[in-house]
Amino acid sequence: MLDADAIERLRAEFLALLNGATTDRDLQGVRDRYLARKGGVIAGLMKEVATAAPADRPRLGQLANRLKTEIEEQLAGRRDALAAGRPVAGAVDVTLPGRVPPLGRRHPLTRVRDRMETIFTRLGFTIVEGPEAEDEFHCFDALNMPASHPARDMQDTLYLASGMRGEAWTPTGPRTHEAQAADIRTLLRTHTSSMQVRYMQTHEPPVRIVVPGRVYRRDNPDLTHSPMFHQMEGLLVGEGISLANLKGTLLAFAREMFAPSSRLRFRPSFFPYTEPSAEVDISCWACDGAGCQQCKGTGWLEILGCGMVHPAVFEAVGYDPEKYTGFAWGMGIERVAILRHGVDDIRLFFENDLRFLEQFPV
Ligand code: 2NM
Repeated sequence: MLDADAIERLRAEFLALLNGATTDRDLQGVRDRYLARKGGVIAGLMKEVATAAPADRPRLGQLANRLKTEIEEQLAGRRDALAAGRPVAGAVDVTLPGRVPPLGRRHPLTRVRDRMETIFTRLGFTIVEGPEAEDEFHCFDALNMPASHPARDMQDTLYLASGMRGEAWTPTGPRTHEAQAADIRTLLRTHTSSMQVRYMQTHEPPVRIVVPGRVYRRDNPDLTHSPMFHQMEGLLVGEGISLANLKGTLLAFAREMFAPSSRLRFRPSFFPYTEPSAEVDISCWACDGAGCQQCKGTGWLEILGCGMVHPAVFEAVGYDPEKYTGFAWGMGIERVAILRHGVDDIRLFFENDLRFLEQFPV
């Protein structure tokens, strides 16, 4: 029996079919189904209206005509949309490139540090971290830098106010009795060697550790200075350890980190905590030592400081200097990143300008 509900159901069916039509061919199928003069849904509907009860006929006729007009309009709208290539609800254009979701990336210093850690881990070293707020014993005294040493000057070291002489509290908790008795101040570590001292105090040889982390110096920022930067220091202690072991370890690192053809050059130097001490240059990986802009024509790039641990350091941590020898080195993570990536200003690592950071791979 034809009634208003039946016409409404036809309308809903039509709209569902139209929604699924995403090509001209689909659309033609829907048109034929509804508007064909012979056998079309609307044609059938009109016949039913003609045979409906006379009282209902005007109302049903009006609804049927309205549906026919709507179907014609919807088909035309859909046809125009397809022709114009406009997106149609439900259509997927598989020829469009996919949308790439924005992706964050790791900081260049994190990437370089990770790589360095991987290399030293493979060489058998353990990664160790420690406190940035330190006391003078671990940062200086134990490292053969007595109270008179110039590096302990307020000009060079950042002391923490609440750890100044005589005070009982530091930002990291109460000062130890030993620290108070010795009137030792609290400071921001100037090198990660302080953690190597802590490690030796609590572990017997053999020792093979690498200590990465933040260090602080009382410097004004410029092209080559930052009051906070990152170091990675290494320490190996055992019986019969020699300078040859130091050279072999650093050469293995350089060949992994920079180029398989890397060579090292040791220049005599001085550190209070090592004897002998050396500055190490690496052959320029850009020109392989021939001389270029990167190495300013010298063929060499300065990369780290190192040496054989001074017997006074072993005495301070309770190791027998007659029994054990060892080597240590220290390098700046920024320095390695600068050399590897040709960065000309250390401040770029800390400004976090995306135009800089986005130049590094994910
Ligand atoms: C350097 C250069 C030479 C060093 C020494 C020690 C310790 F704790 F074993 F004595 N740690 N790191 C060291 C030696 C650091 O940095 C340029």
